[in-house]
Amino acid sequence: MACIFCDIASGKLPASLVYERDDFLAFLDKKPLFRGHVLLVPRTHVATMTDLPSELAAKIFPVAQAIARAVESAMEAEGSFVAINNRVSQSVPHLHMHIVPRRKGDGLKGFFWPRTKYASGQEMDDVAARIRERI
Ligand code: DGP
Repeated sequence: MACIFCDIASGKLPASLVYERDDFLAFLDKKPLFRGHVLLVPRTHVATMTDLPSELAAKIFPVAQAIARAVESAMEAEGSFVAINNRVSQSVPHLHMHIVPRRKGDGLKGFFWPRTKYASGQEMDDVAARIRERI
């Protein structure tokens, strides 16, 4: 099955690489939220975060930390935004972590959806229990 990010990982498609090791690579997003927006992907094709084998799941966070530090420093940012879309709002079905440099007042808050509320403390407890039972 054709996959853009597998093609970038194999060198078939070009990308502005910022990191390349055995298990992961990272490159500039071609439609960045801001300059310096990086995508970190596993070389192996998995669609979403929950599909990532636990061995790779344990390895990805230190890589993300290193890239976030580098992005913040290189782009002289005040912070960063790190996110993964899983199926919903996911336009490329190969797991990718967005690492985006942030500055106060940069306007990214428009990216977030309005927040909702729990009707009661009881409803909040019920939701927490439903999730807890499945972990
Ligand atoms: P998402 O919406 O979370 O699936 O983000 C996918 C991102 O991938 C989106 O910000 C644009 C980026 N993208 C899509 N195709 C390419 C490509 O061919 N090269 C690069 N560098 N980025 C791509």
